[in-house]
Amino acid sequence: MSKERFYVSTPIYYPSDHPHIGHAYTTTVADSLARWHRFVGRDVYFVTGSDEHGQKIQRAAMTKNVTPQAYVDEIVASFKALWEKLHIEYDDFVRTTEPRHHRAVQTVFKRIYDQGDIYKDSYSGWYCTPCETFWVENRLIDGNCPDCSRSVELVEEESYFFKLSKYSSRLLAYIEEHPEFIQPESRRKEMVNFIKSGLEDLCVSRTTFDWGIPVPIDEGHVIYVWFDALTNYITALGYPEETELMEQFWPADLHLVGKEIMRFHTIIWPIILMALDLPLPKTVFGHGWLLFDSDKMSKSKGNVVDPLILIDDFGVDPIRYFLMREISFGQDGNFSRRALIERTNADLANDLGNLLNRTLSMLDRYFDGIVPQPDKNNEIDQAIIDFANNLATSVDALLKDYKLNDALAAIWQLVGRANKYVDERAPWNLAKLDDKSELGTVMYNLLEVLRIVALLVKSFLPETGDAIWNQLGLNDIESQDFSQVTWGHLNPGIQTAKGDPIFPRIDVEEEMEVESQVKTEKSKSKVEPKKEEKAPEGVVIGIEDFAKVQLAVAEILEAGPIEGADRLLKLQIDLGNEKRQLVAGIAKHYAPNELIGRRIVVVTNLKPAKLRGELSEGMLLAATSPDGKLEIVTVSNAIPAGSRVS
Ligand code: ME8
Repeated sequence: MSKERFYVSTPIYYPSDHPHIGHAYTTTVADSLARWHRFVGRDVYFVTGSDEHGQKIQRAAMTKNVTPQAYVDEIVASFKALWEKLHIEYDDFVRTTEPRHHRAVQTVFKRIYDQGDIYKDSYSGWYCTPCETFWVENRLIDGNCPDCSRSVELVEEESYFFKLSKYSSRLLAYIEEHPEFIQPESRRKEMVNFIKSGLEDLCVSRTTFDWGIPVPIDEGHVIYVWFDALTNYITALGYPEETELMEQFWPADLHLVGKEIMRFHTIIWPIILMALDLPLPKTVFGHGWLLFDSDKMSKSKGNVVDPLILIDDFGVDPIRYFLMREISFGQDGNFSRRALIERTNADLANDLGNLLNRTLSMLDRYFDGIVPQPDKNNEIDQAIIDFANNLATSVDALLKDYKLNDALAAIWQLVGRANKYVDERAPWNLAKLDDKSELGTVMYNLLEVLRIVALLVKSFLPETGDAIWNQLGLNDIESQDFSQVTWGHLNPGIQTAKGDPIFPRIDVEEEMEVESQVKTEKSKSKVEPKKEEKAPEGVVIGIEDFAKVQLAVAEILEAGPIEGADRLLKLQIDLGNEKRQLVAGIAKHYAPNELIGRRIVVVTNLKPAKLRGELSEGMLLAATSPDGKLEIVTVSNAIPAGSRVS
């Protein structure tokens, strides 16, 4: 029997702007699935990339006065840098400006044209440049793009058209016969309704700008950017050559995309493939949107979350875990720092981190850190052994059905059971017995659970898998195969190496206090009222309200850390005629010595507060982006300390 294989793709992202948490979400899920299937022993191909042509990119480059190529080169580098930081292990990264992709797209276009499914006509209709989408008048909502609600432009130009309408009933029949093709179910219904409402032939070339792949038979036209972009999924396999990759991996198993681009992937792309006589991908899965504090992320609202800042603040695995566990796969989900911290503390620090820590501490105490020989198992022991022994197969079945949250929940069920097992089997009582064999059995079982957990989590949380493995004193987790996820592979006699907690608890209140302390720029008034008194958005205040707040320039004389509070700094400041102490949540953004001598703006008549036992007599002003990037407000040295700010 030939080896099972798994071809997974993400959308190729527009390098019109730097990547954000939404891009990280899709790519992390795809990476975890790819890692899992590789671990199970399947041949995997994982493709991502960048969608570099089109009017949107050309315009973005023009506003920066650079060539489109120079523009995308810089942003593509930032996508690749993020993927490296997030430990994304792709097999190929397709850039649509690469010659191999030009060749593939032009071949696809020419083949379809030669067989009569592309024809020349003239187009008159609407175009949404941010979505790069053509719209007929009756699909617009209030005259705007039905997808993004932004304004559309009238386009009238000579164009080539692709006969989507000809394939409409064949596509419907295919969808009917292949329920797994469009997932989740709700999206399938949406797509079926869309097709049934009537497919227009699709405009597949443009003449009013030139940043694209030329139409092979008519150089005055460039190929429509979605026709170009969708082809990347076969470019990656070497199309139009009859390559081994094409033979082995086409049709793709999974195109993972956000719900807003399902139409392109479940209507246009399958019809291109039908026209080429190529098989259709097995599944297109349209996941939901990540919202920020329940609101759609957008640049204009200034609430786009930068994953690099999150990684710096919390590390890679908490973010990967949060995205895959907290967000119901397929539905919209909410991102907030509070939810991220709470999830990290509960599942990673308390459940998993603590299990590792307490197990290895007991092992150090009772067996000098050496894995003991197990003896007879009782019923309680056997129950956890059976659960752990069957878990990998269950996780695999769940992941094959794209039940990502359930797969992680199942692994954490084992972690939860193991914590309960510690309490039930109370090793501290067994340690009092002369015969240490029962204690040895219990400790062995706990260590074996941890070994299995390390192997199970490493596809989702690569750093955590490694960290557990290393503390267990084991070597080379990468060489482990799926057969090792069954019970009993841990060898007695190994010297473990207990280390620091793998997930130190984050103080959520400190974190939130810090956030509310420094949020000044976002409110239109210069002062952030206390949370409970926050002025409603859009409500104006009188000058007499503002006059209640005394602001003054202060010079920072000293700055230093506060023990046990890694986000806070203690500042000694000079206010001209007095010296005071401030506590500010800026430790992640400034080293103490960068602050000395700076002239900052301080609210001087704020009620003093104690933070981590330190008196804070005032509050400095700073600007924060929604994802927590922070800059303190400063004035030049020409303004003496003590000057009033108004
Ligand atoms: O659409 N929540 O590229 P794009 C979840 N170039 N996922 C999100 C998200 C959010 N808030 N924001 C973005 C394009 N994504 C085309 C694709 S494919 C042949 C061409 C993710 O840069 C999600 O996967 O606008 C979404 O579909 C994709 O980024 C859109 O990326």
